[in-house]
Formats: sequence, structure tokens, C-alpha cells
Amino acid sequence: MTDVKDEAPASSGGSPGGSSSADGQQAFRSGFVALCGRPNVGKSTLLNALLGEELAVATALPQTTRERMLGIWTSPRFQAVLVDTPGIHKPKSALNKYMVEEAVRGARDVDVILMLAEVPRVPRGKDGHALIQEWEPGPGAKAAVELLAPLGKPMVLVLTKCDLLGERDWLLPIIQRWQAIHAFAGVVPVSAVQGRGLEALREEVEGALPEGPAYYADDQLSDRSMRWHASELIRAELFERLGQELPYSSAVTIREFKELRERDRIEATIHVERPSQKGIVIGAKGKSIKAISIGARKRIEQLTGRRCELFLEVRVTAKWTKDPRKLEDLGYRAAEAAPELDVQPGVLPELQSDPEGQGE
Ligand SMILES: Nc1nc2c(ncn2[C@@H]2O[C@H](COP(=O)(O)OP(=O)(O)OP(=O)(O)O)[C@@H](O)[C@H]2O)c(=O)[nH]1
Ligand SMILES: [Mg+2]
Repeated sequence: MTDVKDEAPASSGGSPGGSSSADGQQAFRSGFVALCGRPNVGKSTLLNALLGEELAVATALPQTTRERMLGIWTSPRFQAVLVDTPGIHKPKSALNKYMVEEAVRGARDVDVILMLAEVPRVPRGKDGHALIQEWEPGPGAKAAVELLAPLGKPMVLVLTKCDLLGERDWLLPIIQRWQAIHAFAGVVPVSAVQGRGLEALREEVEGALPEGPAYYADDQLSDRSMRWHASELIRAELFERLGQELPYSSAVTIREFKELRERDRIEATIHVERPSQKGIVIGAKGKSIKAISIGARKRIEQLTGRRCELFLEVRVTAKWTKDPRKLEDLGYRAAEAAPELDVQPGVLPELQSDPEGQGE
């Protein structure tokens, strides 16, 4: 892959195409585009599909993304800086409050917000048809729109996972119900896994960007360091291997990241909240940690295109998800002041399967 991160955004003079043209060609456009919505609706998967690179961690479990990440999408005509954000949900722990605040911070200074929502999962046929007529967006999705609308940015509704929609005719009633909640600037149905609707989304995004030069070099893909991506890829492996409960209590920090001539050498710590969880991560005779290490190493090597040696240790950091100071120690720091929007528990309804409550 090309560079994940340069130290600083490219100077504006280096933009492909420039910001205006005297010869009648279309002017170059650039700007920021936030991908927002409830947990698990497919934000990170869509970002990866648009970039054509497995950059953001996406898993089957809700609340995978914890921090903002910029994915830089550069074409000859535009540069859209895509902001992947955590899912908006009712926060209880310090970690979850941080995540929802990150989502709002991510959407605050953008040119357009893509509000992602899954199509309803309804069986085909007569029963499904009747259910679709009665369907309306759930309270969590409505609350997410209510949280984002006061930011005053144009919002485009992106209906995700359309490959799971029983019948194509159902799109119209679904769109009508959404438009009754908010005057969306546009609506685009997509399936990121099938690559459908992405061209229409590109047009919508390009049209929403103001004229201007590129913010980043055209071969830069992310604003995050390889060190950060490595910790995310180890966490992805934990999410996918360790079932429902444990991933929400785990965090990964990198103790050492050395770029040697032939390979990268990474030492990382997996933090869990309880000694019993440490036992689960390590597994009988170290079987589990070995599998996690092999899987994470493969993911890192795929992203960097280089060989990697990975050394993992597991440490108990008691109640880290509940303690704002420990969160900071593990790298979850707000780069800027908290948003003006006060994300109070009670504003947003519970997640249907609330991972925060598990294992307590
Ligand atoms: N069938 C189908 N599944 C999808 C599609 N897009 C995403 N998914 C799946 O939905 C799940 C969640 O995807 P993510 O991209 O991690 O969702 P997210 O919105 O980033 O989730 P959080 O970071 O947890 O808020 C994964 O299992 C994806 O494979 C799609 O277009 N079709
Ligand atoms: Mg995500």
C-alpha cells in the first residue's frame, strides 16, 4: 500500500489539479466527510470500500471503532477526507462516553455528514411487504440524527447493507419514513460488500465538496501512524476471536515499534479488566494468545506489505473502561476539547444488545 501517514498534511500547492482552472476544466474539490450512525451499520466497511483498502477495522461486533480516523480518498478531480467515527449509542462507561464524544467531534467540522443506517431486515413476500409498510426508523437511529442535526451540516442518508433488503421496491417506503424525520440533502442506497451504489455515493460526495486544493499528499491514505494501525489490527483479532464479552474490556497499546531493514518488530500489551479475562486471552497452554498473535501479524503484514515480528503480553488494568484517567493512559485522549454538545446518558436509548452491561 502507499503511505499510511505523513507527518503533516501536504502543502496546498501540491494538489492534483489545483483549485481552479482557466482552461474550462472542472475545478478541484476537497473537503471533509464524516461517516456517522449507530454502531455496526457498516461505517468502517464503507470507508474501506470507498478507499479500496482494508484500512479501518470492521468486525461483526458493534462498537468496534473507538476513535476517529481519517481515510484520505484522492482522485484526479477531488480529495474527500473521510472521517470514520464510533457508533452513536447511549454511553454508560467512561470509554463509551469518550466514543460518542469522538463521533460528534468527528462530525463537527466537516463539509457533509453521511448518516448511515441499515435497511430493515424483513423477510421477502407478503408478510415482509406488510411489515415494510409499518416500518419506521428505530429510536436509536432517530436519536443519532437528533444528535447530529444541530451541527448544522448537510446530511446525506446512506442506506447500508442493501444486499440484505428483501425486495428493491421496499426502498421507496423506507426512504419516505426517513425523510419524515429529517430533510436529508440526498439519499443513497449502497451495499459495501457487493460494491453497489458506490458510484452514486461518489457523485453525492464530490458534489458536496467545495472547490479547493488537496489537504493531504495524494498517496497518503490515513492520518494515523502505523503504530496506531498495528494496535487496531491486534484489537480486531481480539474482537473476532474472543466472543461477545471480552472484546469490550480489552485495549491494546504498543510498547515498541521498530522498523528494521528486513521487517518490523512490534511489542504490544493487551489490557483487560480482570484476571479471569487474562486467562481467556492466554488460553490453555497459551493456545489462544498464539492464535491471536499469528492472526494479528498477518493483518499487519497485509497493511504494511512488510514482514513483522509480533510479541504480545497481557496485563490486567482494573476497571480501565470506567476510569477517565486510565483511558488516557491507554491512549484514549480527546485531541481537542469536548464538543459543546453534551452527550448525557438518557439522550440516547439503550443498544438492543448492550455490550456494556455484559460480564458485570
Ligand atoms: N451484508 C452486508 N454486511 C455488511 C455490509 N457492510 C458492512 N457489513 C457488515 O456489518 C458488520 C459491521 O460493519 P462495520 O463496518 O464494522 O460497522 P461500523 O458501523 O463501523 O461499526 P462500529 O465501528 O462498531 O460502530 C460487519 O460484520 C460487516 O461485514 C454490507 O454492505 N452488506
Ligand atoms: Mg466502525
